[in-house]
Amino acid sequence: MKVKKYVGDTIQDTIFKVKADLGADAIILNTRKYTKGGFLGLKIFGEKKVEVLAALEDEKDEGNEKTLDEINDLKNMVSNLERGWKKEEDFKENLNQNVGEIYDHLLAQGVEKEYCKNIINNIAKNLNEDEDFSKVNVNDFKKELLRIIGDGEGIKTAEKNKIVAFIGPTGVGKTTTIAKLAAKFSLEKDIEVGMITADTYRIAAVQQLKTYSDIMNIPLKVVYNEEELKETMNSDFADKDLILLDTAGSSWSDKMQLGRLKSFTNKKLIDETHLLLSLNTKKEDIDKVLNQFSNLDADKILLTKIDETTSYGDLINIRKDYDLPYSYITYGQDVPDDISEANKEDLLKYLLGDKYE
Ligand SMILES: Nc1nc2c(ncn2[C@@H]2O[C@H](COP(=O)(O)OP(=O)(O)OP(=O)(O)O)[C@@H](O)[C@H]2O)c(=O)[nH]1
Ligand SMILES: [Mg+2]
Repeated sequence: MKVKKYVGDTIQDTIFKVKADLGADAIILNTRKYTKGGFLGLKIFGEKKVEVLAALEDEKDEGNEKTLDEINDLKNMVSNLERGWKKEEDFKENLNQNVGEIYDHLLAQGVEKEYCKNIINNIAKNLNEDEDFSKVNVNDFKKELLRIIGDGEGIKTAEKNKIVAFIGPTGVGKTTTIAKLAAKFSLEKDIEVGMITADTYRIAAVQQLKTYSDIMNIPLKVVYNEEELKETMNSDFADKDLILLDTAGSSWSDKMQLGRLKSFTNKKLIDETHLLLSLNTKKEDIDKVLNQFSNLDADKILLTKIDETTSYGDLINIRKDYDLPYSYITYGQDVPDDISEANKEDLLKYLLGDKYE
């Protein structure tokens, strides 16, 4: 801090000098009137003067200022966090106890917190005019979860020559699932089934389905393009009730491969397209898959590898943006046993575990 003394005849004069010298930021520390000189020791004959002690703070140290800003930012962050925690505590404290336990369980299962809160708030909105979420009970909550999971929709085989395509990321279980379904329909439901593979990029892929075809005695055709697919449908497989179409696995980032797939999901030709998702995939990756495959217009979502995860929250998270019905769930490598038609009660059991009943 710079401190300086100024002397003048009047206060105004002196302060004017101070401002002229130190600028508008100058601080007046003290003013004093005194008499200079005098006659015979009598001050009354002296010259009246004013002394002003003024100061100016040093230029702010930029480093210090930055640190101060950072400290303030941190303080704000901490208080925002505290507010968030408080809000969270208030939300949970006000829930019916059993609902609170399910809420915690769902978060542990990976259901997104805001989505979970919205679900409870929406139930409250529909239940009572005052929208009081503390009045939501366990049954309301479970009923809403069931509604969100939605009715399962397996393949209906009423129409003749129905063709169903299976698409999804590499290794998600498309070929194995087709083998399981082919066996189920032909053995258990006595339906004429044919299998077609459009996965011609790897010899092993065709061989994999050919092995199942031979064991199960269900015919398999290989097609390279949409034209061949049409031809097979109208000739070799014209008398089949159900045709299951296997496709090459596509990485969600492989735009070219996804482009090729488009012709095998063409609604003019294909009756139903099932997008396979594995629940042992990270939520961010599931989102990417759903995003990238969204222009292929899938009709149903088929959940695979349920046996390889213990977190079922994505059953609900998926619903935030996609309300396509779940068709089947698969839970192991065994053909044909490890597959069932999706059923909302079963899915809720997976999701709620011991909180189900
Ligand atoms: N644990 C478990 N493994 C499965 C399930 N379904 C398939 N698999 C296994 O996952 C692996 C890949 O299965 P595929 O059927 O070849 O998968 P795909 O989607 O056809 O793979 P690509 O054609 O390479 O894209 C195989 O080892 C299957 O046995 C399932 O529900 N649970
Ligand atoms: Mg395959």
